[in-house]
Amino acid sequence: MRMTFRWFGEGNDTVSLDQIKQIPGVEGIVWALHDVPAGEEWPMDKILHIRDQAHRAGFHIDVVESVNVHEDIKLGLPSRDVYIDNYKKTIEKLGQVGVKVICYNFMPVFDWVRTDLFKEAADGSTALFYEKSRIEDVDPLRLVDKINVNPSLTMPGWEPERMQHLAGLFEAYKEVTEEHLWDNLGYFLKEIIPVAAKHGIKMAIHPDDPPWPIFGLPRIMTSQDNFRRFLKLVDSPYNGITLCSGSLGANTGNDIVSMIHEFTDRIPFAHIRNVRVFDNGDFIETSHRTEDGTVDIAGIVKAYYETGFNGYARPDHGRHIWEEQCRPGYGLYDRALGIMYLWGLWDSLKRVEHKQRKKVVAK
Ligand code: DNO
Repeated sequence: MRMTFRWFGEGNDTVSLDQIKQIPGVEGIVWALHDVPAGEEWPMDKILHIRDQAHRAGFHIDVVESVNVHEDIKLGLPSRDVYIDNYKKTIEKLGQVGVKVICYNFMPVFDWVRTDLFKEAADGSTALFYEKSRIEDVDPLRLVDKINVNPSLTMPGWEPERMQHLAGLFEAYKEVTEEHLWDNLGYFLKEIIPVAAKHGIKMAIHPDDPPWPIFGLPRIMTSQDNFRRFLKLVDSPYNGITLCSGSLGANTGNDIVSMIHEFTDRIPFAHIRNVRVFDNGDFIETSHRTEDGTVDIAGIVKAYYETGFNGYARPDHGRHIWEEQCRPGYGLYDRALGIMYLWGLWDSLKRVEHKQRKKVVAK
């Protein structure tokens, strides 16, 4: 397990590279050009700027999250070819600077969706919260105003350019079914995977968060069956998954341990976090600790250990604790605690294995 930490870039993150450096065992930052709109080719000078910053701080830049997919690609419009071309050029450039994994998603219109970014828990910490009934009743075109977004920070999934065109996008998606989305995803993959393979880059699709259709928009990266289907669309080691335990774990029917075992050689990137799912379908993000949520984090880490996982991992969203003012879900403290929990589990599994080996040798 190669530990990384998401960093949104200077001026766009409350956490500094120097702070990340002090978290044990973090070898790389997970980065992106958050100011480049989806569909545009990434400029090399900006890529090099981040690379140099990261290298100076002693981090690698092997993992990019995300190169966002333009809506015309998801919609399957004729204009998609231009955007796919730009996507390929971005892959090529990222290959030139040594990137190994590109995370992306294929969620129509919205990336991750929550109803409350700072829901207070009994201990005074706050966390991202999803209230199912509020989403079901809501007019998505009005939701944007309700969400407490700090306009000086670009939230992934809530980029200004995405929000400006909301009404038009909903209109465009009216006729798009899940099957259309599968076709459009297949078309995209057949175009980009050969380019990624040529540059030694593993593409890693992120599950839909939450893993069910919202606002009448289709969502397909939601379950083990669908990931199986996804991997067959292009059966290549360069067509992989960002296995996000928190996104998938919002549906308690998803068996993430089983997914790790089944898709083991197709998971270049793991997002590890916990959520607590309530009986009515609401969920809140919790600390990474297994007992604090409904996702079996200890079982998940064990599954990665047993399958010899040597891909990249990162702690995912954390709570906001110790009065930290930070991007929703992306503070320093709780994610650092999360890393230490993950290392604790990992190191004890290693210790047990060594002891068992010694016993076998002694016999
Ligand atoms: C949320 C993240 C997602 C993720 C994208 C990947 O915090 O996990 O925004 O980066 O869905 O494309």
